[in-house]
This record gives sequence, structure tokens and C-alpha cells, in this order.
Amino acid sequence: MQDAVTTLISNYDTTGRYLDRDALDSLKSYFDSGMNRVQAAAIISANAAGLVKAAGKALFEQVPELIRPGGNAYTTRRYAACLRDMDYYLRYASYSLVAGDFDLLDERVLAGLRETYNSLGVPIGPTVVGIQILKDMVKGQISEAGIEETSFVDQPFDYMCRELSEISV
Ligand SMILES: CCC1=C(C)/C(=C/C2=NC(=C\c3[nH]c(/C=C4\NC(=O)[C@H](C)[C@H]4CC)c(C)c3CCC(=O)O)/C(CCC(=O)O)=C2C)NC1=O
Repeated sequence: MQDAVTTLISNYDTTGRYLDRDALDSLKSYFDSGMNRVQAAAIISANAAGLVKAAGKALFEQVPELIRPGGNAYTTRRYAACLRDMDYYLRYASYSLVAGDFDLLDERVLAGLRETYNSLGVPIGPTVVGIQILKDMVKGQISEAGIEETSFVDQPFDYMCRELSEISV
């Protein structure tokens, strides 16, 4: 599992180079955004249960077929599994925000997910909608907390959506 710093260092180490201007610029921007990343993770941790509940509610309002007979989130067990998956996406997004890297998303979340979802008939499109709703809710809370520049928050959520959609083709 890599973070922004270990990824960068291992790239330079592979070719035996000292850190150059590009490396230092990218390290500087990682550390400059560090406090905001940590604060974003703190806000997510403190509000996780409420965020997952609200995002699930919004998803089922937007795509009500999911919780009707025949829908993939129909029955209490599958409804709960769906919210649990939303909780996974949120928790791993918070780790990835701190790490400044997607490696842990590949390794811990996305590996083998397509096969699992396909074999259980879990629809990718609505899952992506759910992740986007989570993202927007998180961004709302983060800007309420006074962080003006929230675009860094998009990255892990968008990455998971992109990878999920691509591998589902
Ligand atoms: C931390 C990494 C990780 C992920 C991501 C993960 C996902 C994951 N979701 C699963 C199931 C599931 N996932 C869903 C999710 C949904 N159904 C919908 O209609 C919605 C679109 C969506 C919620 C947004 C459902 C309903 C199931 C149960 C499907 C079934 O058993 O029939 C399963 C099958 C095993 C199980 O039920 O626990 C896995 C492995 N597990 C992991 O360890």
C-alpha cells in the first residue's frame, strides 16, 4: 500500500535518481494540502454514519427500482449490504485523501470487485450514482467547515467511479 511520498520515492529509486524539481514541486503541493486532507478525513470520520444513511436515502429516491421486488437492494439483507458497500467507499476515500494516492483503492477496494458485482447482479451504474452522491455530501460538509478549495476531495471518489465503470465494460 503506497502513499504519495512512497510512490514518488520508489519511482526515483528505481532509476537511482535524486529528487529533482518536479519531484520537489509535487512533494510541496502534497504537504501544502496536508492540513486540508487531514481535516477532510476528520470530517468524514465524525459524520460517516449520517453520510452513508443520507446518501443511501438519496440514492433510493433517485433509483427506486433498486429497493422494489426484483431490485438488487431489495430485501433487508441486500439493502444492508448496499449501505455497507457505501460505507466502504466512504471509508477508503477518506484513507486515500490522507494518502494522496489511489494505490490503496486499487489494492483494497477495486481488485476483483467487478467479478463480484457481476456475479451477484449488483448494478454498476447506480453504484456510481451512490458514490457521486457521497462525494457531493462530503464536499458540502467540508466547505461548511470553511475549506474553500474542495476539488481535491473529488479525486478518490471519481477514481473509484472511473475504475468501476471502465472495468464493467
Ligand atoms: C472494502 C472492499 C469491499 C467491497 C467494495 C465489497 C463489496 C461487496 N459487495 C457485495 C455484495 C453486495 N453489494 C450490494 C450493493 C448494491 N446493490 C445495489 O442495488 C446498489 C446499487 C448497491 C449499493 C450502492 C448488494 C445488494 C450486495 C449483496 C448482493 C447479494 O448477496 O445478492 C459483496 C459480496 C459479498 C457480501 O455480500 O458481503 C462484496 C464483496 N466488499 C469488500 O470487502
